[in-house]
Amino acid sequence: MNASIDPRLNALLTTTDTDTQETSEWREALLAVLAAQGPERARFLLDELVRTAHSAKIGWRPELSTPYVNSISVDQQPVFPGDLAIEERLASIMRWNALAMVVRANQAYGELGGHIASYASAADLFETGFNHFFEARQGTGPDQHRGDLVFFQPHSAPGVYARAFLEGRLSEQDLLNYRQEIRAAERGAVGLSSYPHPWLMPDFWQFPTGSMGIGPISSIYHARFMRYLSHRNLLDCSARKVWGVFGDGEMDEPESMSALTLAAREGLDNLVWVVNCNLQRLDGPVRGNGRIIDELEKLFTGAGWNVIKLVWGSDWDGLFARDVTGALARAFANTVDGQMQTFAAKDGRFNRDTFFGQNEELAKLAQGMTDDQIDRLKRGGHDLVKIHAAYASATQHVGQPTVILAHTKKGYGMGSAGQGKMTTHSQKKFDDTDLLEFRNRFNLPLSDQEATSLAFYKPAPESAEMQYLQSRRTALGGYLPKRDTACDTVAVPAIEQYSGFALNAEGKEMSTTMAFVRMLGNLLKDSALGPRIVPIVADEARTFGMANLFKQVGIYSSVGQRYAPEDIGSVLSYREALDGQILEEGISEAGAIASWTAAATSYSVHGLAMLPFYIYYSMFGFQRVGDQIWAAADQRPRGFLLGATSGRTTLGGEGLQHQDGSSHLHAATIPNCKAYDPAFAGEMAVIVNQGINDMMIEQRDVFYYITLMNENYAQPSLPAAMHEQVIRGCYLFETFEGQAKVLSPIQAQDGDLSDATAHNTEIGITNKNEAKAPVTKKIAVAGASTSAGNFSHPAVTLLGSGAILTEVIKAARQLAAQGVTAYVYSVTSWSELARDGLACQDARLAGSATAGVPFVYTQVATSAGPIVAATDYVHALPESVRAYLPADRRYLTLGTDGFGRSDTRAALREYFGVDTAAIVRAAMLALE
Ligand SMILES: Cc1ncc(C[n+]2csc(CCOP(=O)(O)OP(=O)(O)O)c2C)c(N)n1
Ligand SMILES: [Mg+2]
Repeated sequence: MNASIDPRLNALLTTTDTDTQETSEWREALLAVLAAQGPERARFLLDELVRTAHSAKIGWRPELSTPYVNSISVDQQPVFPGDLAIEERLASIMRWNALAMVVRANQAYGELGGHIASYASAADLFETGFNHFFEARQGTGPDQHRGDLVFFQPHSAPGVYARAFLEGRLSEQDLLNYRQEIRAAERGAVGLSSYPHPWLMPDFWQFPTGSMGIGPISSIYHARFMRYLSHRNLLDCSARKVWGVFGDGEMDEPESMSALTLAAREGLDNLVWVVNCNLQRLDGPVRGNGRIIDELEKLFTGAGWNVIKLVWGSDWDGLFARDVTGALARAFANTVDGQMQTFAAKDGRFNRDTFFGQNEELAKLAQGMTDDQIDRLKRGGHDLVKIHAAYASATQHVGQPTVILAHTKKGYGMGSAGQGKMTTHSQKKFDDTDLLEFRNRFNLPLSDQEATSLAFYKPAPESAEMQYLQSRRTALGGYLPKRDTACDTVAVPAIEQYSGFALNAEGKEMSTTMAFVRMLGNLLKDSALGPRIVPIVADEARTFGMANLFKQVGIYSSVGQRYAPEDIGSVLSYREALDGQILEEGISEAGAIASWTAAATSYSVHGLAMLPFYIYYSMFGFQRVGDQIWAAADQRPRGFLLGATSGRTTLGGEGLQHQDGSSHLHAATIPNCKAYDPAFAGEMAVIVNQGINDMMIEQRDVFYYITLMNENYAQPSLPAAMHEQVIRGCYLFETFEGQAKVLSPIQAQDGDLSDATAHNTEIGITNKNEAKAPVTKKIAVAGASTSAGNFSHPAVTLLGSGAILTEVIKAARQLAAQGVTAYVYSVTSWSELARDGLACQDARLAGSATAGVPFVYTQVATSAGPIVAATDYVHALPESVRAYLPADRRYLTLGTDGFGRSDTRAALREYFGVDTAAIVRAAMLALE
């Protein structure tokens, strides 16, 4: 059978040494070079051998993983610059207070939850950062260091609170309000959020990490955005780092891994990840039958990262030095993580018998150590000296991002109550014996009574520990985490400057997407706001007609443009530049939204207000990266999301997976997202203008979601009197009177009758897809009459949004022709109407004497008849305002529920029942 194997593969399979003499000669030759001429020469020779091997095509490539030992050897370790004993004591105190906080919360209310084991394993990783590396925002003026960005593992938050308690930033009362944000205020304390949530603790947490995977990808794009700011000469970020402490289980999330190559490609040496390899996740081992550290080493190395393995603590140094035969490395190579976890959970005796008892050589190494010493042998991620060495090396590394794979024990120090136990992740109950054991384990100066009553421990301010703690943070610029909000103000242009064409469209045909792109192009030209705009696309710029921006502002590239683009002579030429402004993220909505988040929170993270516009296929937004948007919302972003080609029927042929009928429902669930579905360019101009003012001038923590369509139709002018109503959610677009023409409020308020009539009349006439209305019977409805006029035709009120408003207008025309007066309202935002209605209801429920009337109610009060609503979205969207409409008026909603499919726009609208004919039918039904 071997004969059929490719001989090169056969060579790979050959693992036995057929000539040990020759092998040792080669080995010794290398060692001799190393000794005589140093590592550089040794590396050169190895490279040369590799080149030779490749050219001889022997089918060999180096393994991506290295032995299960530290990357940094003892002699490469720098001198530890701190006071080791004090730092260890401090870490122990943090561990205790974090534990006490979680256990006490759960003693009081068993439902609160919280985690102990994760921080117990990560404490030393956090503390080394706090004492030596994490720089806070410091200084003023142009030389200001605006601070490192630190992403904390979410369920290790108790440790961060414990530190803030020692630093004096949180009180004992605050710790007692862990996970009790609502009652805390009544008790005069700060409620401590479960995980890092800037929304809940806006002066404290910077980055939401509670949903696994989002912190990692976000950290990469924040690091890249800092490069972007530097390269565009907006802010020098060169002295700042992005740190992320994440879990080994968390690395399984697709988002964690999806941008590794981007980080390497961009040479993000401002980024350091620390992956806490405690070998466990929630249910059990991360890789019981393998080794997660090896796997991650291969993955990150392959992706182009600098990998530092931090596997063993200093006590192992002596063992490795004495292990001349390599018995330890061999034993580790045969120990899978499931077994390593068992070693963590068991005592020194067990480890002596089971690990060191495997063979003579290992047993000899363990001679002279007591069982207790064996038990205390530290893994790398628990040894402050080794951690410091790894961090120092990472910060000095040039040209690549670094990942530190830190080997730890989950539930470190929790003894028989939790260390290495399968269930340790959720362990939050300790009996007295466990507490005393923990106290003894970490030498905490607590009496038995204090320990068993879970007293928080804070050394006196003048103690060596506290002096040290404070001095280290002073040296690093202050406390962390800390969220700042002060940012510069940017002058914004007047709406007419960039959107005059849309406000005064005078019936010109265009799609709202075209109008938006034109607006964006104009905004980019503004000398003050222009440079702060960050256009973001995920390989769809051409789809949305934005290719002209490539040349106008350039595509950001950290290496400029190293090729002559094929279309170099064209006005739309594909131009990449170091100071390019567009972030072209390729086909990665996850990456694009992460970029958007970085730009939209720049006002806070960097003190520099930026304004991102991310334009994408609306279906690939909230639905695809909804959780990233939710996390961004937590981080209080300011920016625009543009859901283009939106609506279930507007996109025509693209079919089921592309047609979005629900993004507005998603958007409505996000409290700080203002979502709009404008029908006309003028409406959009007003909304964009409001957004710019809200976010850049008023500095409100809101972001805007606007849907854009690719359907061309005549765009009416929008009178100034309507602007405020557009923002609030709806306005009376026009009244189509049954027989005699009546004035629309637009005409009446604008005072320009002929003009407005002309524009509005064009709608529908110019629309190519006018459906034939199968109306067969003349209606004669008793009792329906308008309140706005003194005529007596039956009346109906039609609400429509986005592209479907054009169908609504055509339906109104047909109804009018059949003797029904139709009031047409353009609804610009269902969610804003619903929110306003809810606010009124809440005020009433709270007994407010001044509770207002819902805006949508007052708006339709000037119309008459039953109400019919139609949108390009699911029924639930117009249903969201039902409770706020007059109860005595029938309300019927049309929507596009179900899966999308491919066909022409007209066929789709007919199929989903949102075309002109369907609206007419619904109006008649409502009138019956
Ligand atoms: C997206 C998502 N899924 C699930 C969870 C629930 N969860 C919180 S921590 C955790 C296990 C984390 O394991 P690991 O990353 O190894 O961290 P460790 O606690 O071991 O340090 C899980 C499943 C979550 N927070 N986010
Ligand atoms: Mg883990």
